[in-house]
Amino acid sequence: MDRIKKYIDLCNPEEVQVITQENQLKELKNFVIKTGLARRLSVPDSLWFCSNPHDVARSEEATVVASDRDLGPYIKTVPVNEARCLVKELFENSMASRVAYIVPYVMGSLDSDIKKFGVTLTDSPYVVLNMAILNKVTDEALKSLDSAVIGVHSMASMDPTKKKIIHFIEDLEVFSVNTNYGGNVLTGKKCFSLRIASSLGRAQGWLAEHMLVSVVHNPICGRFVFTAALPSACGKTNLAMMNPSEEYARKGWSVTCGGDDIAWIFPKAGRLFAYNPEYGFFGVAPGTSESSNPNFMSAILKGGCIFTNTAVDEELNLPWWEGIGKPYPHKIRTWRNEVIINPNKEEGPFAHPNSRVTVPIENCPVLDPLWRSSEGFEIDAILFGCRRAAGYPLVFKARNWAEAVYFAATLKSERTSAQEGTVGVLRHDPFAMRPFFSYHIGDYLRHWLTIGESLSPQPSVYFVNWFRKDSNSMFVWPGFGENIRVLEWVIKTTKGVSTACIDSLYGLIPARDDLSLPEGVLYEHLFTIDVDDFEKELEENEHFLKALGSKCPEELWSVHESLKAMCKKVL
Ligand code: OXD
Ligand code: MN
Repeated sequence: MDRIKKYIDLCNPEEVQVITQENQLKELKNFVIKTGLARRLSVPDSLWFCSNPHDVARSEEATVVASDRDLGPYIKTVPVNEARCLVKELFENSMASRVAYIVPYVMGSLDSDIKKFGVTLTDSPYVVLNMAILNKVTDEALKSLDSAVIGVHSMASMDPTKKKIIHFIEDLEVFSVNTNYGGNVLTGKKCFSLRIASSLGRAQGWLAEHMLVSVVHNPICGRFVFTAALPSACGKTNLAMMNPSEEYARKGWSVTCGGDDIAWIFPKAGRLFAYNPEYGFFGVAPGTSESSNPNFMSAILKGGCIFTNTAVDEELNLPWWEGIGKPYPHKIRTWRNEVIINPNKEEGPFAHPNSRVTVPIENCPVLDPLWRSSEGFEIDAILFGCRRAAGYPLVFKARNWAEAVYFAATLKSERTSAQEGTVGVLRHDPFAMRPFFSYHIGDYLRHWLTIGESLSPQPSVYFVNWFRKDSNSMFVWPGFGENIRVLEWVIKTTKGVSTACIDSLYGLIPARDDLSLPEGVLYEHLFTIDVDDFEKELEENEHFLKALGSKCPEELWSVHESLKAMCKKVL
């Protein structure tokens, strides 16, 4: 226990409990209810928490990697010695007169080669209860302490100015302090499964990505596996477990889900295999309804869930949020824990826009039976998505692997409530990984190119944008179950059934008659590309590539130059 003991000594809790048993979790649930930290809802075995109003989203500002090297764009670094001093300062006595919980867990299946262990020390019952859903608690982790990722989390004084999430990548250690919100504190999630794992993956020849894993069962090829990276709060959970529209369901289309947030991807014999290392979902609640995501709604209602910062219908004792598809409750408890009678819609939102539901993955009615298999999912196609009101096509296919890496590296998306900052502003989000990089992006791009070289055939790579708006600011594409039409084109194109693609500035787009559009939706509204906008985009891309300096792979400069040349031809 040496790797943990020194931090217990530093944090100085009153008592230490090692959590390995179901009955301890039950007791902890009773404890949080008795002490008013949470409330039991009428969803079976489910709890409602609300966080501090200043602690409602992942904080990129407070997230750092301890390193003496410059790690390039988007990674905030703190010199290692300084970071160690910071840990000492921030955690000293931080758990005084509190209970510290030790949560040993595994990511990935216990019987698979890809599994990794983690051990988290925390003074937050909220963290323990969430981690027990998202990860598999097992004392096996305590037997592999040397190679486990150690997470130390303390609410400390919850002083927002002292919020920090510090990663020591090589030492496999993460520290999170003065916060008690999801992605900052569930150290198994972004900190381990993406930041630490992607660095391990670079050294060991695999990838850790911000991707869902899904299987489309279809009349064209039977089973088709895709992974998809979308920035936070852009519909990954909806896409991961979508119900195809009725028309397609009747024709035999369905989707099963392997995971909704993180994929560890391994090359084997020239193919790529994806594993979801998590055991639960941490989905955005607002907008989730019977019509947008019936499978997630049904998973939620099965119970065993944690609701964070949703509102509550006081009369029914049920969670409520904007877009749930039910009327405003007569008596509502807001995410700020205030009760309002006959709420006026204008005073909302009553659920925080980034409120979340933590759900056991096995609740998912369309969970793919292979989700925990040790073989993983053999990938047929990789998708990247973004949220953009203008200019970016509904779907396109990269012409080759280098172009795929280029377009993923230069992805831009409107900011959502999942991050602190102004919603709606377009920001560069390479690979939908911007907040999760732990090593230089130039090296990350080189790693993707190298992995690509080992593949045969290389999976096709597509880019999607469900969020184009018309001149009245209305979404052009209906999305949700109709996204199956795009997946149909993806499958037909990958399998060579469709060959009528059109060369565009953004890769290959569907020919007009090759993508089945819902009635009333116009092809032009989805695929028109403004050359001037594209040129501007190339200028921004050029700044980014230049910022990578000598670390920018030559292949990406070649793609860039050929796009510039294409642009000139069109002009
Ligand atoms: C998440 C996120 O919580 O990406 O999954 O913010
Ligand atoms: Mn995510």
